[in-house]
Amino acid sequence: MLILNKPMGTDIPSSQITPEAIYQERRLFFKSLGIAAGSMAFLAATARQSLAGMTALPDFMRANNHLSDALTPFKHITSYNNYYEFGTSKSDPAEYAHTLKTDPWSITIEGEVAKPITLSLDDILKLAPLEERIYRLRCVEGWSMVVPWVGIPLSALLKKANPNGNAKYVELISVQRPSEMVGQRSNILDWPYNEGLRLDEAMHPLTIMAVGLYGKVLPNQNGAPIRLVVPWKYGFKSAKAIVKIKLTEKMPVTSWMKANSNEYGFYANVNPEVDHPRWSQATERGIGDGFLSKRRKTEMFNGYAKEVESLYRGMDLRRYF
Ligand SMILES: Nc1nc2c(c(=O)[nH]1)N[C@H]1C(S)=C(S)[C@@H](COP(=O)(O)O)O[C@H]1N2
Ligand SMILES: [Mo]
Repeated sequence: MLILNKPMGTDIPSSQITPEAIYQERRLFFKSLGIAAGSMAFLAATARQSLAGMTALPDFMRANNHLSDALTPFKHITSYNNYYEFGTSKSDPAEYAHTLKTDPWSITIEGEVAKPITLSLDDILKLAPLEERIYRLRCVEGWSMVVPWVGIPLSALLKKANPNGNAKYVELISVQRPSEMVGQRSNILDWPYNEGLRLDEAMHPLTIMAVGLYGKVLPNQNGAPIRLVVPWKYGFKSAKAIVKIKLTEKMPVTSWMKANSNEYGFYANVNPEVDHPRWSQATERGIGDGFLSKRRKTEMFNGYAKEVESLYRGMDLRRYF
C-alpha cells in the first residue's frame, strides 16, 4: 500500500483539510487532465492527496456517478453508524470501534465450493482493480446517505473458490471478538453478525466488498477492513468486518431474521410499497440534510430497478420481503 504525503500546492495545514476538500481537489485534477469526472478513469500515480499520517488506498478507478444528489459529508458517514458490535446508539461505533484490530486480516471462503480458500486482505486487493462506487445506503430505519465507496466486486472473491453446482446462497459472516468489540459482550444479536444473499445477487456486478470511502481506507466504524455493500437492499444486508463467506444450498438464517423475522426478511430489497410492520418505507431522510428538510421519496430497489428487477421476476415481493 502507498503511504501518502501532504497534499501539494497548498499551504493549509493538513489538519484543516477535510476529506471532501481532498476529494474535490482530485476531481479538479482530473478535469485538468481532460478526463471527465464521470468516466472510468484510472487513478494511476495521482495518489498524492491524503491526510497526514493516513495510509492510503492503492490507486482506484473513478465512479460513474449517476446519482444527482450531493455526497453525504464524510463527518456524517463516519459518525452516524449502525454497528451493534460496538453498541446500539448511532454514536457508539465512532467512539468504540477503534479497539478492533484490522491488521492482519483474512477471509475464508468455504462450503459448496470446489476450492476452499483463505485470502489475506492483500490477496483480495489483487483480485480485481479497485473501483469507486457512489451508492445510496438506505437504512430500514428510514434514513439514507450517499457514499463514495471504494471496493471490488464480490464476484471476484467467489470465483476464486469456484462455487459448485449445489451452491445457491452466500452467507457472509462478521468477525466475533468480544475482547475487541464491547457490544458483543451482550446478547443484543446472535453473534457473529451474519447476512446472506442468493448466489445470483452475490455475483451481480453492483454487489461489492468495500475497503474504502472518500478515497481513503475504510474507518473502523464503517466496517474496516472489508464490508459488503449491496446498493438495492436495505443497509442491514451490508455486513461489516467480514471474516468468512460460506456457500450453501439452503437459505442462511441471518442474525436479524433470528432477532425478529417479522421485521427483517431475507431479501430486504428496498421497496417503498412494502411497509415495515411499524412504519412506512415510502420516504426517507438524508443524513446531513437536517431534520427540517423535506423527506425524499424512496425509490424501488433504491434506484436500481433497471439493473436488478429481472432477478425477482415472478416473485411476490410482499411475501419475499
Ligand atoms: N457486523 C455488522 N454489520 C452491520 C451492522 C451491524 O450491526 N453489525 N449494521 C448494519 C446496518 S443496520 C446498517 S444501516 C449499515 C450501516 O453502515 P454504515 O455505518 O457504514 O453507514 O451497516 C450494516 N452492517
Ligand atoms: Mo440499518
